[in-house]
Amino acid sequence: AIAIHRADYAAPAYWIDTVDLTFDLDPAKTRVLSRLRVRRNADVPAQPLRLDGDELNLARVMVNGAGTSFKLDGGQLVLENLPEGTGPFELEIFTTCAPAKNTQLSGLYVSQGTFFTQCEAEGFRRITYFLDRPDVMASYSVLLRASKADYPVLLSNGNLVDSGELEDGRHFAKWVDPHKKPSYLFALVAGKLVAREQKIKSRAGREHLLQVYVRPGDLEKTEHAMNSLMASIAWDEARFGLSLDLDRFMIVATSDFNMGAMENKGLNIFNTKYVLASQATATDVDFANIESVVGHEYFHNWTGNRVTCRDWFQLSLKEGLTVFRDQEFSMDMAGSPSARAVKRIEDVRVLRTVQFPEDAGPMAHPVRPDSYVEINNFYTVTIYEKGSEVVRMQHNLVGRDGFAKGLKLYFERHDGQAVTCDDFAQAMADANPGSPLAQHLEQFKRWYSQAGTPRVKAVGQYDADARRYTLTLSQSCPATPGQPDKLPFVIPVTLGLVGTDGRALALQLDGEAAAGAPERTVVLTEGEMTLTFTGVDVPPVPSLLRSFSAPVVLDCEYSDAELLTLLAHDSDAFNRWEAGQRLMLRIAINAIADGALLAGVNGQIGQNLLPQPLVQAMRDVLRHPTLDAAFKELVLTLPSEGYIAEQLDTVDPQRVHAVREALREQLALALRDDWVWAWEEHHATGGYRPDAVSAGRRALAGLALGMLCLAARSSGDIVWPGKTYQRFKDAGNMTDRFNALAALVGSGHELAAPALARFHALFKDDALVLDKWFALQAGAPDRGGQVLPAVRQLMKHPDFHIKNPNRARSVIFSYCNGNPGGFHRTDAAGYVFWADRVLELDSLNPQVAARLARALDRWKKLAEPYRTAAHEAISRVAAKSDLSNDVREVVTRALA
Ligand code: BAL
Ligand code: ZN
Repeated sequence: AIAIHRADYAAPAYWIDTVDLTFDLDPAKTRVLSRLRVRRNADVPAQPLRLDGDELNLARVMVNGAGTSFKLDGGQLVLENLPEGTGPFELEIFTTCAPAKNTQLSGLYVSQGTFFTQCEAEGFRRITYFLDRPDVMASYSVLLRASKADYPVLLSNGNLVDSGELEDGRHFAKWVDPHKKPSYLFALVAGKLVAREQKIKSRAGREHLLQVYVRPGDLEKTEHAMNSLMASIAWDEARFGLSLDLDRFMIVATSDFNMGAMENKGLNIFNTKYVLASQATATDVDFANIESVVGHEYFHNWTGNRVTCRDWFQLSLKEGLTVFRDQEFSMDMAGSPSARAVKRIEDVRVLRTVQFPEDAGPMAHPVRPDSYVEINNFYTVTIYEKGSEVVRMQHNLVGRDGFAKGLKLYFERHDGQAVTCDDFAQAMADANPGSPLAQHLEQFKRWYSQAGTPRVKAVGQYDADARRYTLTLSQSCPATPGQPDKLPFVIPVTLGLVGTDGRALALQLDGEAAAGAPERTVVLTEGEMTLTFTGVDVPPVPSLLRSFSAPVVLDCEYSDAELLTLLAHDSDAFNRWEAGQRLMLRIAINAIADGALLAGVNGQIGQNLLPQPLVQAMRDVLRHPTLDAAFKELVLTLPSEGYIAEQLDTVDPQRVHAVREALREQLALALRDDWVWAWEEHHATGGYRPDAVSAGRRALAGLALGMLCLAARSSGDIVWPGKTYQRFKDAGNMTDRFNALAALVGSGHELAAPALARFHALFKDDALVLDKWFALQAGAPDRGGQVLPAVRQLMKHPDFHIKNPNRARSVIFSYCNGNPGGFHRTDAAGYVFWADRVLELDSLNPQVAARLARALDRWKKLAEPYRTAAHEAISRVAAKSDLSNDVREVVTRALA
């Protein structure tokens, strides 16, 4: 496997201006005729034309209508005898491929009798030979021919310009895309599908046809996706003045898909998980995810499609920016400031539990990587979520209006081009001269080039006599693979001071004439900076990095009392939540370090870990008269096992699991009456709406039910498990039903088994609901090693299909990635299972296998015996000679 380096970027030797494709669709053997108008790029030295290809059968090549000589070299088609000069010539290539055998789900494949494509990043070369790189943008026309009975619907990008009958029961459709695009945005779909349709008129007065295509029978589950699409279109016009540039915008759902969804121009292809929803089958989280993913793909139409990436090292140019846009969209849709804060906490939780570990592990890479072996391995939380944080910091440094101006300038400069992350930041800075971003642009761009999570250390000192408070902020960043030393970042720190009496203090820095607002953003650019606040008449508690103003770890030695002050009084909802998390994290870490604690039978923790003031503080939040239910649910949820593990130098996953389970049970018992109150107050029996407020109430009621079942475990109570089972049976929506089921499974109650059986019987024909059923069992709390045998059993279930990525994820990933207590076994059986599945999946679908391979990224942090066993399992995978590039890159880095 060969690494590709960003520094080696060179413009293409040829341009392709038009692409005319004809498909004769057949699952066993699809014939593709590609007619290209090609011209040499006069700016680079003359050289042969090398077209990318993968698993194609080449039948014929013609140049300007005549046969020509060619070579095949490592998958590439090489043409040397091309017309002289830089004028255009016509190149025709006839190939065939075998969609039915395509289990990789990249290129052209068949899912449940329907043809789909997935071309990002390098799938187009599995359809035809091409300059398969994003800086080659062409105009496409596509002729599709297929059996009318088997494939009545024929779709591709752009506008339908012709259709009709052919001989032998075949028919055709011709599509022309009015916009130039790179090959990764090409798409076709052919099959038996039905569509929900909606005609809309944009603000600009243009009419559009919106369609959501699904399999017959799923149509009634498309209303939310359509509503989300209409909301996305309206939002992008209102917030950024960006309108839909197509007459027709289509979404098509498939149940076999490697990713969540794909932004092909005018023809988005979606995993069914992010399209289909009804109150009976989808949870509130599903509804919210659909809104966010529909938005994300739609927003790509501008950030990604109109302006695309010069090369794949710039992937975050479109992904980080589009995640930022979908996060803002979801926040604006949620409405109130507190609902925005809830969304922000949820996003940061993902960043810290998934991206921070990535940034500290063997796969750490900058937001704009310097090299890769397999680009599919770089569709990561770093590119997406950290990339979004880097855009968010720019947003914060230039302000909301400044950001809109910057985006406008970006499109004025680069519409129709393939550009770089530098081009984006430059436009933001140029549109906002004098802003901190413009002042520090070059240094700011280190966020794109340096990997690793920076740490900010804060040390405060209060001088009561002088009424002064001095705060020293310093930064550092750990080494990452290939980057031993880091230079200082530009770190916006939004802060306030909270008096120990709970007041928000007005901020006045030494030298300022008067006290100002109680919140401001300071920009840390040096290794260290000191701020001196004057007129501080009570001891203050610093509230730092409000709303998580930068993707860093904050080290600040708060006392418990200070954290309790922030938890009770901080005006910043994010930091209020953060204070509660820090308090619980501290208890967990101390308990994990306390060797005497696990002496009891079966590693159970007998001793009370929760101090009374914390219990009272949690009770105060839970019963608070004005806080949102969604926010309360977040505060009352303990940090995950993965997040706790990341705070430790050496991890014994079983200890982490035991301590967290003990904390959960103690929180359940200590607040038992309060949980009863929370359930009574928040559970609903009326109609269902997936809005943020009612979803928050259901989430809190669900947490309460889970806690009450857990409390029942040790108290012997039979009432709440019984009530929970009743709730499970009677629930009017999937959120309530699933929460009740999860409460029974999570507490290990004997009613879990009949509930699971009943759930399966009710939903045996609904693949997405069955995924939940599988995932719940594979992710269940491990009590004595029962989960792995259950997972092995689930893999033998007639409904388990390893070739279907959603199903593979629901069982294998839920266990290996989502269940540390069940996965990290002292007998190494979890790792043996993992290695077997990585190898099994690699021969079917390398992209999915490589994701699974990452489950042991952090093996070097593990305590013995886990560490040695994990090393053996990874080595066993690496020893296989015919691994895909995808898995090879992951395990090679892990072992380095
Ligand atoms: N471009 C791949 C799928 C997505 O990020 O939208
Ligand atoms: Zn995207």
